Amino acid sequence: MLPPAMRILLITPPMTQLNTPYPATAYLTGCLRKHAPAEVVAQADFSIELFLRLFSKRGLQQVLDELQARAQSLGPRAARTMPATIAHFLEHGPKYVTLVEPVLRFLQGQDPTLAMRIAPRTLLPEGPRFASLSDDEDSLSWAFGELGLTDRARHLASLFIDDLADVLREGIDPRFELSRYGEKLAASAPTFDDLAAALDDEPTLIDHELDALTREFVATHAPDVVGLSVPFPGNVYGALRIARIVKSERPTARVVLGGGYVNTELRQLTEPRVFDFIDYILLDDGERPLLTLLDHLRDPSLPLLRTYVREAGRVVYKNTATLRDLPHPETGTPTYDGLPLTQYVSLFEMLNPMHRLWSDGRWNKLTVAKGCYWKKCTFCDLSLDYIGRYEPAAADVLVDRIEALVRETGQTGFHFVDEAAPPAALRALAERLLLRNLHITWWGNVRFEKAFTPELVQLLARSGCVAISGGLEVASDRLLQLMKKGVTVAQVARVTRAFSDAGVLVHAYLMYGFPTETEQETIDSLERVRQLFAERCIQSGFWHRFAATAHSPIGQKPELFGIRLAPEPAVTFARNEVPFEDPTGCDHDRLGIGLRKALYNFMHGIGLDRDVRTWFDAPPDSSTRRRPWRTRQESVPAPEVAPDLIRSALEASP
Ligand code: B12
Repeated sequence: MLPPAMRILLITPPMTQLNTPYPATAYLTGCLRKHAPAEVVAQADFSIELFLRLFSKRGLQQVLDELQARAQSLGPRAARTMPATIAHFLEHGPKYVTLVEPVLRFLQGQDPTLAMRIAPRTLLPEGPRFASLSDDEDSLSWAFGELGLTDRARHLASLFIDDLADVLREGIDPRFELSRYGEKLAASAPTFDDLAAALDDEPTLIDHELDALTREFVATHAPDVVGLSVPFPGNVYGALRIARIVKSERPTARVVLGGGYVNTELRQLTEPRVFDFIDYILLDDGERPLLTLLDHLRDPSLPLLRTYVREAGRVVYKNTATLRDLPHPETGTPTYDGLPLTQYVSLFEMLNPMHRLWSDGRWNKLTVAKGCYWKKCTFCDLSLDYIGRYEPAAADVLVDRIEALVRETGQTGFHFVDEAAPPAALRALAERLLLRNLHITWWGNVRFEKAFTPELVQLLARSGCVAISGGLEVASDRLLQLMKKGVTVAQVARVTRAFSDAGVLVHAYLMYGFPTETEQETIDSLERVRQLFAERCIQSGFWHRFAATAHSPIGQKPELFGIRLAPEPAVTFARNEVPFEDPTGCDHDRLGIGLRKALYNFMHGIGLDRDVRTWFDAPPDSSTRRRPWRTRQESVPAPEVAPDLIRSALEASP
């Protein structure tokens, strides 16, 4: 029998980012408080909670005790086989234990003066993560100048945390990382077997801490409904562990699962064992399906929306076509109420300005427009609701939400988590922000399309835009066309330069290994990227290896793109990436290291005038052995791109 006011606890399972909460529980809490005001809704972020338990004096002492005991039981053999990270930790264990909490308080912004102790590099033990610094002390002064004491200390403190994360991964639980936990068990996992086996395994120290954390929250909140949000594959294992403890501690509680991973990967779910842990799995935007489920729990004759349940041992999908999603303006203002906002940890691991935005600073998150207004890119999951259903919100609604979030959190940083924020909506938003005298700092993802004129970009910068990311994918007009990206390299050059001229940092998502892409095209693409850096169009970038996904036009009609899907195992659990064969036969993996090396250097302003072939090592194949005189430069073809291609594009009128 359910009480008149249900107690609902929404949880983000570990691990996501540590600098700011992932926003799904905030969106859903805001919605439930608006549309179901009778219920008692609380939220928790187990990513930061688990991290703080592990990275505490008590947590690290446990780690040290366990590793010391293991080293002792293995005897002298241990010393020979022990990874350097663990050996260093064991040598300096007590120092780590006493320093971890002060370092965290510093990274939480609660004890800024500690910077003066950390910066001279005499306070913290320096494990393997510091190795590259010792070789190149100059890279720190390059990045922070003479006066950047705090930033320098934050970088060093972040390396200290990274060393400890390596200790946890290498010594305690190989599935643990700071922004994902057990990711491999869930990503594109055709069956539930590996997850089930891992859940039945002997718990690690990290598992024990997560279980204890769950027990604490269940005792405090006594929930009738627990909603678990799994945005990424790296949250699934944690979610299932939490679910199991909820069920054992409070058998009457209903456990509900939703989130980006579910929406993407669980669309062919037929595995009943998942429902030993979870009662309801909801697809796509959660607002209306969750409200519908709450009504259904009170009155089981009421229908469900986009909900998997287990009935008579089989997975059944319940969907009532007459029920509609809430329009974007009706969903309510997200709220962070209940989350420990002062405890988040700003990590500053990479000297790359865009990575810094991802892992540093507290960002309120909002969506300018739901879905993608372009929805044509052939590699993208267009058939999924979160991309295919486009719905913008009026600028005034957004600015009202921005004001409410600033009032609630006292913080004025915003990350717009759109697939691609539309230029018209951004213009309207920027005008309203200026009209209403709201001073915020914001960044987000866009398409580098020509609607971003220098005039619009200046307006966005005046309204608080500090950074922008966007897909340049493969910088090749032939492949951009095959992708239906709707932009050309010349256009991207002009748009990104306009952003840079306005003082907005530009990050480009880059791709290699697209169907039919040749080695020549990859090298030409790198050459264009080099020129984009040299001409101050972009300041940051990241190469992703292309992956075909089940819900993209390429995954659905591979023959149109010149590839064949490889045979797949039968799917009863997750499906996302699909294996394929590309008859072009290019060995893309061989190029990955060189591409990343080049980009890393470009981001530091290094090697911008070098021949791009010099970033690649010669292939270790027989042809090289037969031709020992082959130089490094010959390991890949010479670029066939005019050396002033980007400059000419910038000079030409649009
Ligand atoms: C912005 C974004 C990022 C940002 C910020 C991430 C962050 N930590 O905040 C950056 C660029 C850093 C990023 C990185 C990654 N991302 Co990303 N990201 C997005 C994006 C575009 C928006 C996310 C967002 O904030 N949405 C707003 C929230 C409110 O939406 P939501 O989480 O989906 O929640 C709604 C519903 O899902 C549902 N719901 C959610 N939880 C629950 C719970 C219950 C109980 C119920 C009923 C419903 C429900 O209701 C919510 C409101 O409608 C999404 C795609 C998309 N359009 O959603 C991809 C997406 C989530 N990312 C994805 C991936 C794979 C990643 C990476 C793993 C990529 C990589 N290989 O490194 C990393 C992981 C980073 C990390 N560990 O933190 C995938 C996940 C799919 C999958 N395979 O599992 C997505 C779906 C995109 C995609 N198709 O590739 N990402």
